[in-house]
Amino acid sequence: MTADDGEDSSPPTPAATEKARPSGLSVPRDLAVALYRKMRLIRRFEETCVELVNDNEIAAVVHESIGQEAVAVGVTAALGPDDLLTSTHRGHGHVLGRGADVKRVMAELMGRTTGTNHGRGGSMHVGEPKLGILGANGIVGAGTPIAVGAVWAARTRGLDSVGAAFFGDGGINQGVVHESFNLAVIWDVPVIFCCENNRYAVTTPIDSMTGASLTRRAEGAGMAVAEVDGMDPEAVYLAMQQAVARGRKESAPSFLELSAYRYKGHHTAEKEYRDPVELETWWAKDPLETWPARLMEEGFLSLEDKDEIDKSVEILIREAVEFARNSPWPQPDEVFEFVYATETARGFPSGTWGS
Ligand SMILES: Cc1ncc(C[n+]2csc(CCOP(=O)(O)OP(=O)(O)O)c2C)c(N)n1
Ligand SMILES: [Mg+2]
Repeated sequence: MTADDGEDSSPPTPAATEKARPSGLSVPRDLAVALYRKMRLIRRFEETCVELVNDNEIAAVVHESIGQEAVAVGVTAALGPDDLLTSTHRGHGHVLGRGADVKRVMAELMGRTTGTNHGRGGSMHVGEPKLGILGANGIVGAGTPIAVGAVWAARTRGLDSVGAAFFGDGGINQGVVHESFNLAVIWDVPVIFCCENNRYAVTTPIDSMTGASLTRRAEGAGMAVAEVDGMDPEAVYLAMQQAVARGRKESAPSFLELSAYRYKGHHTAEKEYRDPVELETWWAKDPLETWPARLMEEGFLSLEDKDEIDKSVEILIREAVEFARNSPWPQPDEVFEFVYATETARGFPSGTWGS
């Protein structure tokens, strides 16, 4: 007997209630599938980066966000075309989520002139102003004041922009982050402060670093706050959507604590130091497994669809690596080009965010 047989008057069991709902998801199918596709792209992009680092095709180390993809895609999916984004040292997911071209991001990491920053920035400085991406940032917490200033400037120019400023659970202990909270509240600047709580800053666990709840700190600054399951792209998207709506309507900032986990070390050169049981517990929540499983349960995705998506992502990644390999290196006599202020860096050109 199922809940929709209409013959059984006994109260429905939780399982039957679940089945009776038309869909257990609040996002439409297209978006739900797009969230999976983007997460897969980010995961495979970073796994490929690790190989390229090991083969010396990417110089130095990169900070992977493997495990945190749901945060990147959920936050960026809720942004509009005139919105702004500042990122961190762990920013590949944020910029790919926002729609940066995979080839140009890969070329940047591989130091080529076709990269987003003409090969001058590398992994920790990927920026794409035409998409409102004002840069990843190697200085912990430093994206937050940039977001506040840039969103204030955009709104002063009459745009309806909001901003997403990413930082980590370690970053919340930076003074400038709290100064940014305060300015955003005082000046009515709708920045959504997206704190990715992956529970560690390098090797330091959050419990030995931060004395109060993260949301209470932001609440103290006078902002609306939410604690969000950062392993669930839908939960992230819905929380972000609400914060963006508040930002547009009331010109008010918000704070989201997005709880997630990074499955790898702080960067590619770091050895594992965490409790294997803890790691196992978080691997069981891997959004790359749990999200497509939910989509399949809801009939939003078939195994064939998933295979198709996975294959198309492989092609994109392969093409990106080939594009970067075949692109020219910057030349020594061009060393000062693209380093000092240009039109784009000085002020936003008319239209959206220039080129
Ligand atoms: C101002 C500043 N202090 C210290 C560092 C060195 N550092 C780089 S990443 C990092 C940890 C950041 O942790 P968190 O904010 O939680 O971000 P996660 O690495 O976990 O993504 C530190 C201390 C830095 N880059 N900038
Ligand atoms: Mg952290």
